[in-house]
Amino acid sequence: MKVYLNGRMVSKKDAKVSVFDHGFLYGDGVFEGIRAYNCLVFKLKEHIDRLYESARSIMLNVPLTKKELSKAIMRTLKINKLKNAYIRVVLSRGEGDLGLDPRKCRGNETLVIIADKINLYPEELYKKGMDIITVPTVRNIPEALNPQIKSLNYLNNILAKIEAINSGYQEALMLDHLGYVAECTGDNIFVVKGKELYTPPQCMGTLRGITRDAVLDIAKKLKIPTHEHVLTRHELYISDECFLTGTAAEIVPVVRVDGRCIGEGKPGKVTTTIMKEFKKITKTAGTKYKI
Ligand code: PXG
Repeated sequence: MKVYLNGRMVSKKDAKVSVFDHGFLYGDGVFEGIRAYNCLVFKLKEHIDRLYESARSIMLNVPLTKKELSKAIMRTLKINKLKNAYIRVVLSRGEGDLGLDPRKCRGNETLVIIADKINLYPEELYKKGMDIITVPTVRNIPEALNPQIKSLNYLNNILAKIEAINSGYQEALMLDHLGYVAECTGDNIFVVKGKELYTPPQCMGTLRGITRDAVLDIAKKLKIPTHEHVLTRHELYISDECFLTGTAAEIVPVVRVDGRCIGEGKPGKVTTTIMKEFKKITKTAGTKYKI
């Protein structure tokens, strides 16, 4: 495997960064997770735009133009001969000293692109559906660290994941600081009620997921009414269907929330229709590359 590291393609064993890198010392940086299907990078522009927005928000310079970054991603995919891949773009403040002061890192940004294969969950789970649980850790409040920033500091989500795992669950439902449904640790959440689709608005402590937006587009195409609306746990419990969306996990049906059976306890009709359409779109739409 070859990894892109600051303009060079290096072998996995040589893909190393300094222990003085502020991404390592402080989680000072941003990232994106992107997928390629069948030599097509899905929503590449949207991911690059979001990386730039995350970087702008934390006043971090992206050392490449958007076009150059896009080329670097393609180069990483090609050199690794990957038709299908999960791509991780990581941009950190770079090497500084032991203090917080980001000025010490100026001009040292570290840019890494890793392309690899992933299958987050077993195939079985997509057929049976997932069982999730609300955890005590609430999502970061936007006034402190806005969830729109895909920062390298994922402790908030990791704590929630640990709590879910310790309770015997694979995924955690995170509420916002007001107690409304926010999202899961690396996925947005949707419910279906009376054949209409509901998802929390992006201002309520949720990341504006690119898969979330793709699902909203699919729903509109299929003439399924959509609502970006605050949701309580009660509304999840009484929903007909529920599912999660994210680049890594794609679309995962949820069949139990906090011990409550959702709908008939199996992936619902609307969910499976959207899953099928999503599969179709990822196979045919995207930025093409040759290996
Ligand atoms: N919410 C959060 C908090 C995320 O980190 C999503 C929603 C989904 O967004 P996209 O744009 O991917 O539809 C994410 C992004 C993993 C993993 O290994 C997942 C993400 C980030 C880092 C790791 O599952 N998902």
